[in-house]
Amino acid sequence: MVLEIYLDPVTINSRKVLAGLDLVKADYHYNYINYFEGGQKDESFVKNINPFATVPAAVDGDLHLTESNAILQYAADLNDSLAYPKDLKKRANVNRWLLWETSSWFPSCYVFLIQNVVQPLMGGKPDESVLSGEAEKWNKLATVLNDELGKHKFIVGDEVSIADIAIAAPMHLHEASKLPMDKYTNLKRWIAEIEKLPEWQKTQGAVDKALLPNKQ
Ligand SMILES: N[C@@H](CCC(=O)N[C@@H](CS)C(=O)NCC(=O)O)C(=O)O
Repeated sequence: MVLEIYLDPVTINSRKVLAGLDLVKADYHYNYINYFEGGQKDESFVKNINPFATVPAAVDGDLHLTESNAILQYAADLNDSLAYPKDLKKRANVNRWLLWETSSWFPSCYVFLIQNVVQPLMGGKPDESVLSGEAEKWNKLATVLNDELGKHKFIVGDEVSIADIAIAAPMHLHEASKLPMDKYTNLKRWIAEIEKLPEWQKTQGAVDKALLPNKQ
């Protein structure tokens, strides 16, 4: 049975799933849910697919999955992918970066995305006090991430893993979001590597079109 996925690549967690599924070479059937038109709130989507009314979501027979990182873990195991290592210590390391991304990295990067991209798109202005309030926290997180990326090519070693895709996703519009990355040389080197991955590039067109129409 093929994995059914429901998402809009314009959202961070949807883009993560789309790129991650390709990385683990998953066979899936893509169901586009228009996030800006509120497709995730449609009665039939909420009733039959995801009662949380969010994207991304995945269905495999009687298994209904939400949480982008859980979808990636499941798809990686289903496809016996080395992007989710079997070695227990390596796997634990991937798991902790996935949890860190959801609990700390995503919320911090999201503040920059909302203020510097979404607000202007809606005709507003970034709130500088919100941005400067978040910057200290973001810098603390980025310092640890940058140090880790100084030890090897990718986050848990020299091979790309689903944790790399997860951590890159909240940074997907880092220029427009004005993430203060300048002094983090390892982080900049690494995000450039991720952006070269064909699985990542494949998702770029949809994102640009929806969020940065003037770039077209
Ligand atoms: N932690 C969840 C987050 C899912 C989530 O909140 N998705 C957002 C878009 S990124 C959503 O659909 N929000 C509902 C809405 O804005 O109506 C994941 O990683 O998948």
